[in-house]
Amino acid sequence: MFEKIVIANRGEIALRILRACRELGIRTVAIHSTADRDLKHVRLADESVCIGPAPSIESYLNVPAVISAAEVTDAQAIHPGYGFLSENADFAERVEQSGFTFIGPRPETIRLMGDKVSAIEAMKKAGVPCVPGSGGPLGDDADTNLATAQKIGYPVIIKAAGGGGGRGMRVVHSEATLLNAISLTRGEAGAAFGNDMVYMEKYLENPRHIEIQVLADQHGNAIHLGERDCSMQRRHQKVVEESPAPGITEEMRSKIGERCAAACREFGYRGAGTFEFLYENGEFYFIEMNTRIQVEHPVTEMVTGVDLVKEQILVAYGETLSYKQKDIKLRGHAIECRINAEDPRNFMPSPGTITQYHPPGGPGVRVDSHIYNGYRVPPHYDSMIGKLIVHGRTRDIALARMRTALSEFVIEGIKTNIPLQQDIMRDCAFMAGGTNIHYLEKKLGL
Ligand code: MV4
Repeated sequence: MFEKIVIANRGEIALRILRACRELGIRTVAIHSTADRDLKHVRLADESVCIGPAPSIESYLNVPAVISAAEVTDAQAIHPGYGFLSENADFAERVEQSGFTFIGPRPETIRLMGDKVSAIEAMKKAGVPCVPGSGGPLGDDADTNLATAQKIGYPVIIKAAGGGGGRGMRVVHSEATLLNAISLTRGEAGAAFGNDMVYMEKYLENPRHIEIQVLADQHGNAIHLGERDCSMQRRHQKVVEESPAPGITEEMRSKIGERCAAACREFGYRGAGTFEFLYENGEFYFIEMNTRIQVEHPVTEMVTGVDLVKEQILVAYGETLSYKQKDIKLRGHAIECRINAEDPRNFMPSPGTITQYHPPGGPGVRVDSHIYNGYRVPPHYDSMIGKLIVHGRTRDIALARMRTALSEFVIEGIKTNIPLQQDIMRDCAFMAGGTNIHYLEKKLGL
């Protein structure tokens, strides 16, 4: 096994990776910015290296600094976590060229999925159901584009090939505004991503966001670990995630899951990955693939019992997956509430010192967080300071556990979104299950 791994991230996920390394007997190197000297995982790591000043562009996104840290500590692999450099194909390539293992898919796979047009093309070939659309990039011919939209049927959505996660898209309701929308999206995409390629899809008006977790090794084995429903979101930031998704039957799950696992085998996927789908009227439509471990991975861990971060490390080393598809059984229900340092009314970030911290506990309660009494939440990074995950035999039991856990949770000195989460856990539509991606924004009056 690897002897030493660099954790190229911060916060709760850095701590999560450290814990996986500890269980595997792997020594850890924490790399951090000057603002992050007091992070919990920095104190727990075997070694730490300060790689730059607070702004992420000069530290966590600084490719030479991250690779140098692996060199000076004589580490063998780099775990990128989520965000930062985790889906940067050039970074993954430079890691491997420098003689280290990138804990994630091959750079070519990251590049294939990073371009949404090539990702959709690959998925269609592999038999993964996609949204009806242009089936490739849009050209500059007005009549062709009008005919494409006419064939798909309005409303349509124009998306940037280099976008994703809600960046670079525009909904078009009629042909009067189509051509203008294409050129606006193209212009923004060129400026934002250095790639002005755009494509068109049928716009689904009230879908849910359901994603499939996969794991693959370097020996041609790939499995799926069921789905997560991530529909409770605001401005493309997920707020609550759960597994399994309400209303999805075992037949639907294994049908779509097997398609995803087969696609992984077809393009030689390795590591953990997520297929993102829109789900409407009983049908799944692929939109994007994420080639990293995701924030919401714990709900899948709670219902499957699989340690996804450990599996990432094992398969990166070249081990065979620890599980076959028949070993994966979903048990009970898990819900995750993201805990953010923000004002629950206006969502403004609320950095500062935590003066009191009392996390909840009890059966089926998991807290993934790096915060502690006296910890200062820096203003430079994402406002997520932890995740509260509960598991129960049924969704109702999980919901009751989440309400209890939220009521026990004490975080003082900063504002948090715990009051919003308490409200959501008592919301009639959420309690019934299966709300769509627009529900929370409508509820909040946005
Ligand atoms: C869509 C869509 C409706 N129809 N594509 C937003 C993020 C990016 N991952 C894809 N997104 C969407 N693509 C079609 N054809 C609606 C969204 C969308 C969305 C998707 C998932 C989660 C939250 C969302 C919020 C607004 C819009």
